[in-house]
Amino acid sequence: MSEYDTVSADVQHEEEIPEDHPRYQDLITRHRIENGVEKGITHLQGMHAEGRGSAFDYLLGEETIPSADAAERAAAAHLLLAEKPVLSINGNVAALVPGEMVELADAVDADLEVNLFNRTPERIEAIADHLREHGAEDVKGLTADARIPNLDHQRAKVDADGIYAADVVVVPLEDGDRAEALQEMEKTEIVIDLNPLSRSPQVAEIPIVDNIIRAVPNMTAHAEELATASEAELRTIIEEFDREHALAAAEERIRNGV
Ligand code: PTJ
Repeated sequence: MSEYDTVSADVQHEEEIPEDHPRYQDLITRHRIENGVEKGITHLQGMHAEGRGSAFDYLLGEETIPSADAAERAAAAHLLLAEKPVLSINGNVAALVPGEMVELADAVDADLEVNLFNRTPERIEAIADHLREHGAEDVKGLTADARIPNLDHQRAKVDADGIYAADVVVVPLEDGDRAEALQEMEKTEIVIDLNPLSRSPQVAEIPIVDNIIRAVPNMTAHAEELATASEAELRTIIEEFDREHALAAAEERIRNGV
């Protein structure tokens, strides 16, 4: 029996998971999603989403590949240049990286907005509370006084002074038609999704094929480093980013390990 067999399947606190466990990051991720479901933050479907993401991450090598790092830097540049950037939060994002999303929002002066596929008042409130517990001062998405055109499900409900008015939107962990509808509204979309073939990264100006657990702190680090960069420097970073290459490089890594 290896020492790792002693990690209980029913971990109560993530500190119980040894950092040198070969599947450490995956175990932490699973634990946070389970906790999210128990707290009424994450929908049960979020577990399926997590399982899919985990399989892609395994094939990616559970690391930020160079093209994803370039995407995270370009995303930071976009967010710093934006007039009104908004970070969209669903039940998986809230469970996995609540504090990290608050830090990114602070670094680029963005709003946080809860936007759910399985929208209920209870989940919206629970997620907003959870974000506040992690330092968020203002959480949008509760008013939902505007609609994304050409979208006939709950994700269409947005705040008029939030996602509806945003010029740059970060859209993590959703494969769906909202990404396409936001494109039609001519917003710049930054998508975080471990599946490069998913519709959202396929339509995004900046597709980030990386685990959100690594992607968000890295975006914040880039934003902090670029905080004093000139507008011209930020625009150069964006222009030099090649979205087709980023998608192809991620697919190549997943399919062939290259
Ligand atoms: O909280 P709600 O009600 O808004 O529902 C959220 C879920 C996630 C259930 C809903 O958006 C959904 O069903 O999403 P999908 O269609 O399963 O898409 C989720 C995408 O995120 C998939 O392409 C996964 O590969 C990817 N993904 C899952 N976990 C991660 C991830 N990408 C990056 N980091 C992860 N940790």
